[in-house]
Amino acid sequence: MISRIDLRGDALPEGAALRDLLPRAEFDVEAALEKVRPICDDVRHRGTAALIDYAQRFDGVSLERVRVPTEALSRALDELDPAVRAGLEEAIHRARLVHREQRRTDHTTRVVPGGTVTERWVPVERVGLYVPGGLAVYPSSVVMNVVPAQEAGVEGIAVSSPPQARFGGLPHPTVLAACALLGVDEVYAAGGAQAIAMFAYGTDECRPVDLVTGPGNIYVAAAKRLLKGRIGIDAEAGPTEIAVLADTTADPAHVASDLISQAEHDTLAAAVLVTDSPDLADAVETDLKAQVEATRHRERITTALAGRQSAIVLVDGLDEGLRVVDAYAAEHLEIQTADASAVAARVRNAGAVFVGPYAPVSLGDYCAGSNHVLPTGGCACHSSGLSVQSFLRGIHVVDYSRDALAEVAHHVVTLADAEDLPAHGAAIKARFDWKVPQSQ
Ligand code: HSO
Ligand code: ZN
Repeated sequence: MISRIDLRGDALPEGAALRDLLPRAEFDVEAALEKVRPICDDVRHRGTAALIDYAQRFDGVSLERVRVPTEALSRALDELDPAVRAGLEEAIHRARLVHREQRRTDHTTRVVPGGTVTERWVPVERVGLYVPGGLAVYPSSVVMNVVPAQEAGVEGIAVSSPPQARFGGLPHPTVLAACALLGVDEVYAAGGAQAIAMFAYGTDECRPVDLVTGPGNIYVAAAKRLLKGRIGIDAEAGPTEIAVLADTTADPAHVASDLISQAEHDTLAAAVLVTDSPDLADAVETDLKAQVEATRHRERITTALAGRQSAIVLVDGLDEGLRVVDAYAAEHLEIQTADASAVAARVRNAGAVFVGPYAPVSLGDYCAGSNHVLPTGGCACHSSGLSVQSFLRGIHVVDYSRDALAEVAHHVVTLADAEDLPAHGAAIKARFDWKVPQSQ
């Protein structure tokens, strides 16, 4: 059901060598690039007509237009199950609490008298937020994309999600309702690479955006990689991952249910348990078998757990466990050990860390207040999850008086000469009758 990797005994290798011992899904975005390139070109040249053709081909729906009418959004909200509405409202409320505090204020540094640099935080003008279809429905991802964009002050927010044959070619009604709840009225029924191309190039219905965020399948990731530069992107999202660092104090049934919860997303989803307790490993494996049998998406979960991306990793102790989870750099990392907060404080690489027995990843998926759009595939060692910061740019505003420039002019001229760029120096000298002011 789930493989074992025994790293006990010998000293653990360093860095990349340790990472190579750990399981990871094959997610070859490079290979998908060639498939998505013609699709993106086609959307660039034929716009809406191309999107309508792809909706027919990939989603089996006949669309007349790609933009979702506002009546469909308000209808979806009217028809939303009240309990789901209450859940989404709570998720939005908690996400707002956390993301509002991420807002940065402008800061001015007085470098010298008369010389200042201000860092001004300016929101991106227009963003495209992608909400995947796939095996599940993701209104929670609408929340996780829209809330930070709104809290950053982004004015133009467009959402795209695949059209669904069973809903007359509209995205899933719960996704539409979530958009309506958040006050987003620009929504498109486009999925996959073609949706990203629509955002990047624009069509007669959709103005081009500056930044695209949100998870998606391998074609979405490939289109983001292809179009990066023309548009900004967040970290490329691959299949979801959970790592659990646990010791004998962990409850095996809880560990098993948390591993299963993320394996439920996809056959390529990764579930990794790192433990120094062979007894816990055995108990979790027994619990996995029992719980998987009773769960609805049994087949997909079994495939994910049996895949090469999932494993139980045995280590000598918690220090080694920490080295392993740092090398793995999981999208989600649970710490289920004694003194979990102290152990969590030592983690360096993870998209998000979940501390102790009452902070399962599912809480973070919906209602912790944290963001669930997180770096996967080891990218957590260099990237962060989605936040207000993802939607802001820091602009340096440089303001120097004549005296302040005069004081440093000779250094600028010397450095420009050292780089063999004398015209740079000349731009300084021109302001002082072509003489380099002498430093005081
Ligand atoms: N665990 C997923 C997010 C999600 N889970 C949405 C349920 N719905 C990636 O962080
Ligand atoms: Zn999830």
